[in-house]
Amino acid sequence: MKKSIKTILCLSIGITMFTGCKQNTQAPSNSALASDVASKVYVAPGEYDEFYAFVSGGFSGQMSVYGIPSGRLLKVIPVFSQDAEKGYGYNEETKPMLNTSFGFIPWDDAHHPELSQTAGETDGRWVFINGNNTPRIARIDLTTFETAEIIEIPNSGGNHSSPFTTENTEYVVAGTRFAVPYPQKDMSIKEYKGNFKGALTFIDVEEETGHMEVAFQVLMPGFNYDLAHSGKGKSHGWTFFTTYNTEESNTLMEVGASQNDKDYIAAINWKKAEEYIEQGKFKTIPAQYAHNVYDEKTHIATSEMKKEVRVLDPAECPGLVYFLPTPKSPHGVDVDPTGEYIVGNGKLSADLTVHSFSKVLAAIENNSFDGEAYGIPILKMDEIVAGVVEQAGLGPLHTEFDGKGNAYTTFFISSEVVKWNVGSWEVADRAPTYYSVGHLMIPGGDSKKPEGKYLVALNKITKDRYLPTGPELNHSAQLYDISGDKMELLLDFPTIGEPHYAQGISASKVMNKSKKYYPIDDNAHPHATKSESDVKVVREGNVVRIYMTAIRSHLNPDNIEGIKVGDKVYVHLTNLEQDWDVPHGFSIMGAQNAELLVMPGQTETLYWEPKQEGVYPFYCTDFCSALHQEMQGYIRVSPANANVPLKWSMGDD
Ligand code: RUQ
Ligand code: CUA
Repeated sequence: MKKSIKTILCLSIGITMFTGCKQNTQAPSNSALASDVASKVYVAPGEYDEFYAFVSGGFSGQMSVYGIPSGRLLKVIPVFSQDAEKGYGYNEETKPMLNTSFGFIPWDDAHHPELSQTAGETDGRWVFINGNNTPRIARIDLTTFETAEIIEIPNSGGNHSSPFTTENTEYVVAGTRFAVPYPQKDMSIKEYKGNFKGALTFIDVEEETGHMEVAFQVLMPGFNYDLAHSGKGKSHGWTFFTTYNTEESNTLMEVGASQNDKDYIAAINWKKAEEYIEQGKFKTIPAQYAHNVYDEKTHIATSEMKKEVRVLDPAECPGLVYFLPTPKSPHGVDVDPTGEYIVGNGKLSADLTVHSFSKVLAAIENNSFDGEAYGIPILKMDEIVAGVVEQAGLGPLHTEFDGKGNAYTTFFISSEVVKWNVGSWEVADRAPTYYSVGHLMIPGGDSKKPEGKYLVALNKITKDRYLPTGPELNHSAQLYDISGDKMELLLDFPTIGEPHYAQGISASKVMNKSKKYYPIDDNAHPHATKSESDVKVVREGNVVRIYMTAIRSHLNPDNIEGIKVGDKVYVHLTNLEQDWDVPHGFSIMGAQNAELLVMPGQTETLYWEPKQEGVYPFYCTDFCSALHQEMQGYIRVSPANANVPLKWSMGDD
């Protein structure tokens, strides 16, 4: 107990020490950034970046897209949060995307983007990201860079070890960080031990459409499940999850969860799980979770409530799960490009433990077990370790690979990235980060084919790196050139929210598939107006629907009368443009809502309840043309009992 407290104290002092320094004492002086370094990140005006980077927005609930090596922000994709800029979560079409079993939840804590893969390589179809707080997984379509689907994860709490993909995106996984009663119920927190459980969820991803379904859950002991990675190559068919709090402590966790010398990496044989499912060895238990899908043709999201989930109990399914002992509260678990080495980053350890998948198989074969936990065999640690990277740094968190036999691990406490050799376990280089690095990203760095040219460090503390902006500073990323023997710092760039993790991919795998507009003929929105001759205003009781169009440079109709206080007004705006990058916006004075930002060929709906009589201006919010400023109109709102007839017009009609 004493020892643990001491360790923790040291760790926190370490943090202060390493993050408290002034820039001048640690950062390379400007003269060190020779012009060849500057030219490495210089992307000339009009030129494209070489890579896309998808960076988690952390507690902004979004995902942001950067160009690498320039560090230019290309887009913010709203995922788990309402975004007034794009109207996401405000317009009627996308509100259902944020539906959950707890109702409309317009925020989440997004952590880990994960690109879809084919044969272990990033394929540029989709990027997934997890919502931690109200457990959800989202799929973003990389032809539109929009959130296409969100599925809630039942019986989980803190969906952190997610959404790591298998080699062909057969599944994305979602592991609960917190153990919770399974299924959820009212019970004493003190009865945690032995009674709370950890659900590891496998979500089936349909090959053609990307459509997600919860395939099954594996019901694990009530540990905390921190991160995951699936096997590849020889270890394809397995997924590895780190655990901490194998002590099953439910209070004063910084001490309680740091007692055991070793926690585990849980190795799940999901091919075996498929066999058990096939044989009917699962239980179906009641569950409540939302499945939200954005329809490509109507551009309307629908939310369906699911009622049950299939669950496998490892105690009844031999061969499904094994525990790999790993020192001390491992955070990241990362599998090298060959699939042979499984790196456990024990965050309270100075060493990195690397397991050998072949040895794991041999140990299973030979029944080399060190007892079991809740019916799950624990493999003998000395029989499965391939090597240890000794005293590499303090507070290891995450590892990625360059495809040239090297691994790069972040050390939060000693605030550095350490490069080491896979196989000899020797440290080859180290580079400071500014400051307190969490994840790192090498494009394809967790796949079979890393593109090991750049490394992006994703830092927790920014301190003195930029002009001060008051108490809050944006988090920061740092770009390193890793093409040579030594890592070379090239660039700092601020990020949005907390950049937990990121994924990178060659631009060529994505850019040519990018949609430029939506063909108006394919628009299947039930309230679309495909031609200006069809604009109209329709009243049904106190519901008024305005069927409006936008094209440079008018909104049609632009004069509307006969709306009354207390009406429920739906403005269905169709953008008739058929050209790249010509959205039109819509806003009306006093609307209890964000704007609409409607893409060419698309229809979106703004809901408005006029509260007071008057004449209300509306206008296009996106500077679309020389006469954008003229893209405006009026809606007259009369008293509730008025007899003003419903009328609409534009020009003289
Ligand atoms: S976890 S570093 Cu989600 Cu490491 Cu952020
Ligand atoms: Cu349309 Cu401005």
